[in-house]
Amino acid sequence: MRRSVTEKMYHDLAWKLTILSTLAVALVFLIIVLQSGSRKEYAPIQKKAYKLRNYFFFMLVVVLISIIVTTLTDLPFDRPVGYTEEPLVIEVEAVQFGWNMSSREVKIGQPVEFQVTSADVNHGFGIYDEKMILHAQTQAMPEYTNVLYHTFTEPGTYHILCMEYCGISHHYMMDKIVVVNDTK
Ligand SMILES: [Cu+2]
Repeated sequence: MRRSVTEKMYHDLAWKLTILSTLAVALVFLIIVLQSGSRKEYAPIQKKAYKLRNYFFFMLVVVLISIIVTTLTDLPFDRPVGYTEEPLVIEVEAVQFGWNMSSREVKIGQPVEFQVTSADVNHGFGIYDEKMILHAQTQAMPEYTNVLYHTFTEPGTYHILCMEYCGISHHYMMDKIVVVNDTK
């Protein structure tokens, strides 16, 4: 629940930002259209624009370098931030057309490390809740293991679906994970 509320918040924010930026672009076009009738000296405008451009470029460099420096210090990612607890390892092997999984039951709040691979072709490992909202996914590739970290915050039966067309019975590649309340 908490997760989907946060997701909805980001979704709404992205939607509002898109509308605002579209309006901003439209406004710039409108201003240009309205001013296009009047004639002005070219050189002073050019000088002003070049100055502005230098300023923006400098700001961009400063912002990008600070982002790169602050985010690079977290690399290489071992486990997600806040994953202090030893995760429960679930081995997942995709095979035409089904899933081999070392466990199908998880407790709420238990950090899980899915080690996902494939016995034949490329598949997609997708975890959906009962409303078919996607919670986590990674690719299942032959001769390679992708690690997917996920912590379930809501109880229920989660669906495992193949997310990559892998052959004639791709749509039969379904499995389940049950998330239970920790009764301890
Ligand atoms: Cu498939």
